[in-house]
Amino acid sequence: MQVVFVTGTAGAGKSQLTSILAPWYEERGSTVATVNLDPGATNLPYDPIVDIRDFIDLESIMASHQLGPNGALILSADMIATRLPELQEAIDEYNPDYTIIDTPGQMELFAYRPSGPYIVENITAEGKAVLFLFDSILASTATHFVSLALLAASLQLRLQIPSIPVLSKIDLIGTKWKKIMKWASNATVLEEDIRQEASASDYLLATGVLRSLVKTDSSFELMPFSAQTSEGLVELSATITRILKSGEEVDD
Ligand SMILES: Nc1nc2c(ncn2[C@@H]2O[C@H](COP(=O)(O)OP(=O)(O)OP(=O)(O)O)[C@@H](O)[C@H]2O)c(=O)[nH]1
Ligand SMILES: [Mg+2]
Repeated sequence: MQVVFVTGTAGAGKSQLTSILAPWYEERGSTVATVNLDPGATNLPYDPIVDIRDFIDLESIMASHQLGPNGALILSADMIATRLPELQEAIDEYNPDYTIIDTPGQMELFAYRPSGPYIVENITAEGKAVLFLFDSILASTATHFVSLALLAASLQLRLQIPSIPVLSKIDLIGTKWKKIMKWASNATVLEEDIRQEASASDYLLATGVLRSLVKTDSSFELMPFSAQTSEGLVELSATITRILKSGEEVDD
């Protein structure tokens, strides 16, 4: 069984991507378990095989701990790890080739509290990878793009499994997404665009961050994707398969 975690900032398109990727694999003969790991999720665009909301009820946490919605979300995120045995059992019972795990809307609740890294490390699977969604709307300037790349690097430090950067919702920004792809593949173009749009101090900060990111990661291959048009789906699924396979080789 292979596990793919879908992460990204709030509203980046995690749930939509999950809803597109699962049937894509199924139509090609694989079995797929979708997992909703967001206790606060409402109106999911897919019907999860395993749902953390069956084990953690946000409303009753609010009532029993006298918490508001934010406090209850933090507590419920911290409780996710305690439910790993039930999650693992439900997934194993389904016995899928792929498990696609849709993570909580607020990524800091998943990545920067203990539960997320614990789940990522301790879930039993042959291969694991994490998708990090760069929301096209948020990546619209060169400086904002660098700040998202820094977030992706930060997530890598927290989760420590192979990660695949995805440029999501590309249908929403016309042809601008091609410029963002250029930023991802050509640091010189990116630096020049930062120079044109940023103040002197922000230029120094952004290019300093960029240079250290480029130094540490020479294979930054951003995958453009739209859940609306399915553009990029073929390439994305091929990359996921390749990364999962290379992870297996490393583990051997
Ligand atoms: N046009 C377009 N809209 C999208 C795409 N992906 C997601 N959306 C829309 O963007 C909004 C957020 O998408 P979700 O998939 O719920 O994003 P999410 O990251 O799961 O959001 P949270 O879990 O709430 O953080 C929804 O209104 C989606 O319909 C896309 O590729 N194209
Ligand atoms: Mg979601």
